[in-house]
Amino acid sequence: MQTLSFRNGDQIPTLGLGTWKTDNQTIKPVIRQALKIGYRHIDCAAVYGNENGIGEALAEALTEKEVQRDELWITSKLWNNAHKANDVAPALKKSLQDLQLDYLDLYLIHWPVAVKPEVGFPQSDDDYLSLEQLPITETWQAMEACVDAGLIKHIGVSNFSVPKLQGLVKHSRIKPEVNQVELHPLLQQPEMKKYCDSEDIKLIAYAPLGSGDRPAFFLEENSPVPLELPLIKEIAIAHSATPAQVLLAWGMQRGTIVIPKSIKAERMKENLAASELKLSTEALEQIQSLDQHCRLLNGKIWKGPYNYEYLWDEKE
Ligand code: NDP
Ligand code: 1BO
Repeated sequence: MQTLSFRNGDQIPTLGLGTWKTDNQTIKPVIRQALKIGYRHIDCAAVYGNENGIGEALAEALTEKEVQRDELWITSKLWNNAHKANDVAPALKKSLQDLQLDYLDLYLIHWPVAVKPEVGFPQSDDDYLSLEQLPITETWQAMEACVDAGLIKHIGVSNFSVPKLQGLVKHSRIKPEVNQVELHPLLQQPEMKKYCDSEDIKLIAYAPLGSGDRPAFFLEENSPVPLELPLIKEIAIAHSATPAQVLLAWGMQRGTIVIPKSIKAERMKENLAASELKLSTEALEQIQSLDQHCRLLNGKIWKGPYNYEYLWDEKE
């Protein structure tokens, strides 16, 4: 299993399993299967509503000594309604309880979007708190305190733009070590990659296969499909690989971490085997030309102060 090193020497597997859009009942056997296949990195989040099922699978695998805790990399994410300083540790402890773990390897602020504590998914503009009302630094200091308490090994963010990351880096005691963002050949984010490399912040690529099963509220008409791109198919044939493996190998070869989601054993195996694939320099150059800065999960689900420009710090 390929890994990348954190500043303290901890190793994160460069390929993990995504768990979004899979309910509690379905996810439990999927996680057991994934561990048997060889996955050691699982990407979770409170809002996915399935940490309970993941926890049951992890507990069984650990009890049966199929894996040791220190061989696993478990990430979870703080939901948007728990950004207030006093809400961070309770939200983390709920994830730990559901996952049946004493600590997380990585905890991320899921979105730079704050909603009122009583709100799950916002329905109206009134449900939001702006980042001026509830600054990210308040949330971050509470995350830092959870590291001090030994509940989390590493902390980071997700869906942060470069300016938002820069602001956090400037005002943090523990620097963010990860930004988890959408990355695939249609959205390569070279400036983000350059900035994160310069600050030793790891990039975790979500939707590395294009999130074909994303919910309707994220779907826009005529969105391109990374797995269907003719060039990706050609490169797959030339390398005796599948299109999914090409997308994942590209992500790993550029130094990012990929977390494809599948609930099917054969696809999980196929995806994990992408770690063995080495794309030619020519193929990497060809893939570079596919960038369209096309966000498939463009964050337009958020309203109130969180319009596209405020969220991503860029024009649409
Ligand atoms: P992915 O890009 O991983 O795509 C998942 C889709 O691809 C599913 O429909 C899956 O189907 C299919 N698939 C998986 N393997 C293959 C294959 N080898 N060939 C063809 N199709 C395949 O999308 P996700 O949105 O799930 O992103 C991955 C993970 O990233 C999430 O699960 C989540 O953990 C995280 N994430 C984080 C976000 C954030 O805001 N921080 C946002 C979005 C995702 P099937 O399951 O049927 O195999
Ligand atoms: C609201 C979508 C979250 C996916 O990680």
